Amino acid sequence: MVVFERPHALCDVPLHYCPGCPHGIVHRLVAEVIDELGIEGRTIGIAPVGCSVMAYDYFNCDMVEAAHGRAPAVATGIKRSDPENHIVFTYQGDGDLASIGMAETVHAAARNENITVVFINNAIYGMTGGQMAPTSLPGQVTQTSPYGRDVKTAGYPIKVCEMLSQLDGPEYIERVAVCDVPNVNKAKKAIRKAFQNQIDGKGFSLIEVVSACPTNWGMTPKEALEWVKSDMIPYYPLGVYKDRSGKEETK
Ligand SMILES: Cc1ncc(C[n+]2csc(CCOP(=O)(O)OP(=O)(O)O)c2C)c(N)n1
Ligand code: SF4
Ligand SMILES: [Mg+2]
Repeated sequence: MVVFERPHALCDVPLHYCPGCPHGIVHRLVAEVIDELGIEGRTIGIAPVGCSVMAYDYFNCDMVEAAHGRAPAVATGIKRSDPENHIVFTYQGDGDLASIGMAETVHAAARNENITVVFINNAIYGMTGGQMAPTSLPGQVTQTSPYGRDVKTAGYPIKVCEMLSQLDGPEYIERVAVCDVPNVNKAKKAIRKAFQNQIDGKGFSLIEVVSACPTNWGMTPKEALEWVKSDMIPYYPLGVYKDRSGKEETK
C-alpha cells in the first residue's frame, strides 16, 4: 500500500502560510528531493527575508537566516567552507532575490557557485503587505501601484531566467510552475536536478517557480491559480533556459 507521508526533511509543524499559498507546496517538493537524495544530514538551507523567512522552522536540515537578499552570498561562504560535504540551497522570494539581492544573485551565477537556488516568483512583496516587486506585471495593481504598474515610471518586470541564462557562468536555469498537478511534477523534477547538479559538482542551478499570492493579489486561491495561467505564465514562459549538461534548451 502506498502511503502519502510527510517527507522526513519537512518538520511536522503547522506552516504559517495563507490558505492557497504555494510556498507550502514548494517546501514539500524541496523536502521530498532531500529525502530521495539522502542528503538531509549534510544539507544547509539559507532562509530569506519574506513570507518564507521562517523556512528555518520548516526544514529538518540545518538552516541559516540571511539578511534580506544576501542568501547567495551566505550560501557561497558555507559551500566554500566544506565543498565536498555541504549541500547548500537558498530559498528566496522575488523581492529578496530580484530586488535587494540582485547583485548577489547575478554574481553567484557568474561565478558558477556550486549551490542550488529555489526562487519563488509571486510577482509581489507578500510579507510586507503587497508592494510592487521587480517581477510585478505591467498593469498589475499592488499597494504601491494602485492604478496598475506603469512601465513608463516603474520600468519593466525583470525576467530572471532570461537574464541569468545570458551569463557564461551558470550550469542550469529553469522556470517551472506549481499551478496544477502536471506542473507540480515538472517542478519536482527540476528541483531534483538542481540538487543533483550540486552533488555532481556542476555548479550554479536556479529554479524559478512561478507562484501565487492570493492574499495580496486579492483573489481566492482558485482565482490566483487561474491568474497564474492566464497572466503570469504568458509573461514568464516555462522551460529550460540554460542547461550545460547538454539537454536541449526549450526557450
Ligand atoms: C534590509 C531590508 N529591507 C527591507 C525589508 C522589508 N522586507 C521584508 S520582506 C520584503 C519583501 C519580501 O518579498 P519577497 O521576497 O517577494 O517574498 P514574499 O513575501 O513575496 O514571499 C521586504 C521589502 C527588510 N526586512 N530588510
Ligand atoms: S502573503 Fe502571499 S506569499 Fe505570503 S503567505 Fe500569504 S499568500 Fe503566501
Ligand atoms: Mg514575492
